[in-house]
Amino acid sequence: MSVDEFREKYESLNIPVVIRGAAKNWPAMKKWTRQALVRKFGAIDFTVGGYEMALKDFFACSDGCSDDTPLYLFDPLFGEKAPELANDYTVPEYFARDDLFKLLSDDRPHYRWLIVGPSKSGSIFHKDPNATSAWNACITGRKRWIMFKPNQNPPGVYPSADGAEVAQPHSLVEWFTSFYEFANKEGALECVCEPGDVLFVPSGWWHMALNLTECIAITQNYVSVANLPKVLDFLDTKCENLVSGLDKNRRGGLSDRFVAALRASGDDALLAIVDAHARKKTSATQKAKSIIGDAFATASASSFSFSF
Ligand SMILES: O=C(O)CCC(=O)C(=O)O
Repeated sequence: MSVDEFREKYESLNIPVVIRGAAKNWPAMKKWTRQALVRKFGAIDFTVGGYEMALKDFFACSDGCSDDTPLYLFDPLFGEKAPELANDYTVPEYFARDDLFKLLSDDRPHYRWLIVGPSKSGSIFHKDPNATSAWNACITGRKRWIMFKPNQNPPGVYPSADGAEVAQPHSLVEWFTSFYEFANKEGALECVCEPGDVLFVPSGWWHMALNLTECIAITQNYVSVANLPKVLDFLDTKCENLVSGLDKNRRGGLSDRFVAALRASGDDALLAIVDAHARKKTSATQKAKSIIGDAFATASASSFSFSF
C-alpha cells in the first residue's frame, strides 16, 4: 500500500488497517530475540504492571506463569532507559509525516511504549489516550486484535459517561469466554498480527489485544493533521485528570500550550484547523449561553424565583 493510499482510504476516514510487513526491515526484527534482550538489557528495570522490574526477572516470572492475567511489560520510557532499543526501529513511512505533540518538546505526553508479554497477556478494551491514533508493530510472536467503532461499546464493556472508568471482565480470557460470541453481530473487526505487521489504530476506536504466544511489540501514539480536530476537542472538553501521559501538575493547560505551539509553528494547514476549532468552541459557548438565557427568560416570565 502506498502512503497516499493509506492516508486517503484509512487515516483520513479513521478506519483501522493492518499493513503487512511494514516493519519487516527494522533491525529489531533480527536483533530482538529474548536471549539477546536479556543479555544486553537483562539488568535494566522496565515498567511492569505499574512497578519497575529487571527484564531478566520479568521473563523468569513469565515463564512460571499460568495465570489468566499474566504480568505485562508496558514501558513508555524504554528509549531513555535503553536508548539502543529506540535505534532498532524507525517510524513506518505511513506515520512519519507528522507527530504534532512533538511541537511541545519535553512537555509532550508519553507517546511510545515497549510491550512484552507471554501468551494470554495483552490489553483489555480501551480507547487510546488523549484521542490520539496509534500504530502497533509486532516484532516477535502473534497478537490477536478485536476492535469496535468509537460509538459502539464492545459487548460486556461499560464505560462511564466521561470515559474515565470502564467496567469489563477482569481478563481477556474471561471476555472471550463470556462475550466473544456476540462480537460479530455488534460489528467487531478482527485480525492477527504476525512479526513485521503494523496495525493502525485510529483515534477513538475501542480495541483489545491478546498475545497468542510470547510477543514483543512497539507502539507509538501520534497526532496528525487527520486526528488533530479530535485531539483538540478531547483536550478542551475533558477534565484535566483525563489527560494522560503527563505528570499530574502538567495536565492542566495542555490544551492552551498545544494550541500555542500549533500557532507558533506558522504552518497554514495547522492554523486553519486551530482556527476552525476556535470557531466551533465559540459557537458552542454561544449556543449554551442562549439555551441558559432562554431557560431564565421562561422562568422569570412564569414568575419563578429562587427562595433564598
Ligand atoms: O499490544 C498491546 O497489548 C496493545 C497495546 C495497545 O492497545 C495500546 O497501546 O493502546
